[in-house]
Amino acid sequence: MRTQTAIIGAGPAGLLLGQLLHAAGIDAVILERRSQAHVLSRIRAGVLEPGAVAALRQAGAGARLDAEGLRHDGFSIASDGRALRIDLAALTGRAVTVYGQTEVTRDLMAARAAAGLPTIYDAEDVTIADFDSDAPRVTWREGGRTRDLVCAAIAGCDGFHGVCRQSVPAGAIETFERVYPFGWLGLLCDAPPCAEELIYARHARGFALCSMRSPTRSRYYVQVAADERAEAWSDARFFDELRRRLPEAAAAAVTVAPALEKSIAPLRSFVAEPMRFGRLFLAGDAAHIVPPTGAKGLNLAASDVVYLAEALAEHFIEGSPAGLDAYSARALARVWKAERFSWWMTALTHRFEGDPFGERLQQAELDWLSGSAAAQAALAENYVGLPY
Ligand code: FAS
Ligand code: PHB
Repeated sequence: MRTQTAIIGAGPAGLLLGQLLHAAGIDAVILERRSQAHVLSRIRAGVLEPGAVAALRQAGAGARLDAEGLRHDGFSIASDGRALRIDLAALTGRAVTVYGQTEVTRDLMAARAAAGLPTIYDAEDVTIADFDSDAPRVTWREGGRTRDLVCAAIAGCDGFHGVCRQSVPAGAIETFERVYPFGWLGLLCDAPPCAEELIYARHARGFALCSMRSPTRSRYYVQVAADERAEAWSDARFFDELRRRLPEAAAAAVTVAPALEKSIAPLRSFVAEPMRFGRLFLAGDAAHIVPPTGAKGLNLAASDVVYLAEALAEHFIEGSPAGLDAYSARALARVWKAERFSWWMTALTHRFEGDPFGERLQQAELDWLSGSAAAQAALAENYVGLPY
């Protein structure tokens, strides 16, 4: 097989890149190691920046998002029983859209299928080679046969545990990491959300987040120890702990319903530099991870692939290497600002054992936020997403 771009991974980064390249007239093949059903079964992000919404519309996957996505003009940070509303619309003139990553993925898959574009699911033992040449190759096993794909570029959109970053020679890559001593236990249920907007709650017992997927489907999280297991948490225990961490009015408004999904996500900050190795380009979680507190993971995947699609179009259509040469620095400039914000939101709202000095800093930061329009504007500017 031959194609212009081989995309490894059919998560949001790979699927969005595939559609943006198609819109630019560039052909690509996506190779995904799991089944389509498995990719859709993963419950992850829930908040889209305006930039990501624009990219999805450009990719031809914006119709359902526009019809069903929930525009949110603000969110609240709760602490010590009080809630501080951050008025995104008033402070930035912009808003975020609440629309689950599962639906984003479903829409992108549908757009790709409608265009008759090739996605190979259940691709086993994907390997990449010769990406330091102008004819990189991808091989994989499919139905017991070894297949191969010759291309001009490989987009590593295969997530944190993917093969692409691991294939880069150790001396050519530098990583930066901060692992947090806790995780998020998430629960999805068919019940109306406890509030109109998201609530990020700081509490002595630990962080909690009240989010949603629709007016009838809620998504909740509680901070748990890094070694915690989801099986140890009954629905009753989860809702009891959630309520204990929320302000009284929100706690009273929580509707208990059976968990449709319950899982724990570890929290880490991670960046690999650079994001380009010859004809291999990393995008999304393959290159960086943020703690989900700032709702940046999916949104960074979107900005990465917007940059990469533009650069590949310059290469294939205009014959200019400038975009590809600039890709890594351009993407990392936005990645590191989102890493900083996600770390800051996590440090502000989570319980860190045995850190009384840190607790006083959290309190001082919240006191400053509650009294300063400038501080709230800085937070809002980052939350809606810094310019592409
Ligand atoms: P993804 O990991 O989504 O997709 C990578 C794809 O590559 C997967 O389908 C994988 O199967 C495939 N793949 C891996 N190895 C391969 C190989 N060798 N060959 C072929 N395919 C391969 N972000 C938020 O903003 N808010 C959240 O609440 C949030 N919660 C999260 C919870 C969890 C458990 C995780 C892991 C992440 C969460 N994130 C959240 C971040 C998440 O949304 C990511 O940012 C987003 O999925 C990034 O998309 P991709 O870069 O496409 O990576
Ligand atoms: C979610 O709805 O899953 C969600 C929302 C905001 C976050 C993290 C997760 O910061």
